[in-house]
Amino acid sequence: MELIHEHNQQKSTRHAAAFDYIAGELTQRGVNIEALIAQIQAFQVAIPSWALGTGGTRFGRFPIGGEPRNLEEKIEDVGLLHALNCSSNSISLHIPWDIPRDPAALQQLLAVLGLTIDSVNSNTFQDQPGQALSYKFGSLAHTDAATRAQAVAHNVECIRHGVALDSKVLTVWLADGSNFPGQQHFRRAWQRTAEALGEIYQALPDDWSMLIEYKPYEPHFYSMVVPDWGTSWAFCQYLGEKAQVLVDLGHHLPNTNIEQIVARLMHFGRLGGFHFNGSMYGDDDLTTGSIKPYQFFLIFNELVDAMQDPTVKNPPLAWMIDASHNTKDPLEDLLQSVNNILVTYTKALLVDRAQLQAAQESNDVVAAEELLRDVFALDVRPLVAEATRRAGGAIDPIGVFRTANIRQHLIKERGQNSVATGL
Ligand code: PSV
Ligand code: MN
Repeated sequence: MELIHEHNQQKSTRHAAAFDYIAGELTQRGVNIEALIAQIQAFQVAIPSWALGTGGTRFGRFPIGGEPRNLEEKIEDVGLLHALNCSSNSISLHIPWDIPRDPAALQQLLAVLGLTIDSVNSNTFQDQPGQALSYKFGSLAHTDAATRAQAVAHNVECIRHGVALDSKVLTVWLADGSNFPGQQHFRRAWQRTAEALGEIYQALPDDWSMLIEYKPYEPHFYSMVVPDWGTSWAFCQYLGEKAQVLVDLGHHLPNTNIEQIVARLMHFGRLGGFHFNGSMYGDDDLTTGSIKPYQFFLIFNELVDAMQDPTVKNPPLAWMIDASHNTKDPLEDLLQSVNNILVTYTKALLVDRAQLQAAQESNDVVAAEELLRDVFALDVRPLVAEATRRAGGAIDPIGVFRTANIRQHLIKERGQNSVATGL
């Protein structure tokens, strides 16, 4: 805390000038700066427990040391991020990577750090030690009823862990699919999955939601049982109101119009969650906003448009980063991602909805596009920094992380060879 304060003092003159400039510009356009800052401060993004260590590829993994060795240390890392940016106040758990052994003690730790548990995520994409049956040929879609039952029981166990920690969301991402034509009967695979999801749904408490995440390929390359939002949606329709679609930015084929997908889903009240990341080719899990910032803005523009429209009956979204860090320090990368998310969210908030609608209704293509381009070009970083500063965080979170040598401290405490669970 002291460090953040000192750091902010050092940055204060330059920051104040940058903030005054953009605040002045926007005030002239009629923007209420105080209300905007409050909206930025209210936006919180969950951090996945599996993104706190270095990720890897099948070609190798290059740990950087000081990685969290257990769930408590993962929670501490998220606490650290939240202290710096005041915008990541929850952690998502992947079971069985993060089985909460002592929920009461974890609750205490979470409370001290100002955190909560976001979603619990089941894992039927890897075989787990001690379990009888293999998921090599699928889990909820498996041809074998006993394997499906094992996968259902695992999901129910995830709910049980989540209840103990006050989570309200179960996220189901299935690796089920096939690699070769003829391997899987598509309709039967859908039906088996629907029925298995139905059993999990029965175990869902009333105030919970089940998010169904889609992905077009990987680990299977011929077909996935849940490849797209239409299939996720069909499962949700089959299950009921508590089931919603989860959109992961990286789970689309190149050039997919993701902004239109989120608009559609929100129009029908079926978008329940969102995984942030960045990608060039597929599920690259890169830093959010690092590759296609304009598309990211267009997606946020649709999300905000629907969130601000009182006629849209969509539940509040579960926002989470879902990234992997093969080259960067995971904590620095997460700070960059959260910052990119806040900056882009802020821009989406600044879109003049009435003017955009007028341009759209009169088919003034250029005016509509220019309106978006103009907002996208604004440098709103000082607004985000000011929102964070006023909330008690750092004007430059990565700057503090570096000057305080946080990674070196973590290495000293946890060792050079500590490796966190995750992909
Ligand atoms: C799958 O690629 C995914 O996006 C799902 O959200 C998983 O739960 C997560 O990655 C972690 O592997
Ligand atoms: Mn995901």
